[in-house]
Amino acid sequence: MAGESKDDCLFCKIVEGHVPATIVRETETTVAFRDINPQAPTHVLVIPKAHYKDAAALAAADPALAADVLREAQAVADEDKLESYRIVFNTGAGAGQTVFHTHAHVLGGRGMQWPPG
Ligand code: DGP
Repeated sequence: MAGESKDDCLFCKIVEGHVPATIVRETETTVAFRDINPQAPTHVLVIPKAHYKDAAALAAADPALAADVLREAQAVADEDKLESYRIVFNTGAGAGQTVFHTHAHVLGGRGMQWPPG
C-alpha cells in the first residue's frame, strides 16, 4: 500500500515535486491536484502537506490543518462552479483507501447515487 510511512509515500513525493501531478491549488499547508483516475468531471484530491495516514489521524493531531483541507475542498468546488458535489475521505483499506496520506476527494460535475458502492 502506497504511503504506509512518510518515507515511502506517493503523496509526500507529489508535495515535494518528485512525482508530477496536475496541481490546481496550493497553500502554505495544502495541495490540491487532479486524480490520476477521475471518477467524475471534477475529481480533485486535497491533501495536507504534512503526512498523516488518514482523516482521523489528521483531525486528532491537528484540527486546524483538517479545517484547512476542508476549506480548500470548498475552494476547489467554488473554482469549478459546482452547485453540488461530494467530499470523500476513504478511511481504511476496507473503505477503499489505497494511499495512506490523508486526502479529500472532491467529486462533482455529474449526478451521484446514494448509497455509494
Ligand atoms: P483512495 O483510494 O481513497 O486512497 O484514493 C487514492 C486516489 O489517488 C485514487 O483515486 C487514485 C489517486 N492516485 C493514485 N496514484 C496517483 C498519482 O500518482 N497521481 C495522482 N494525481 N493521483 C493518484
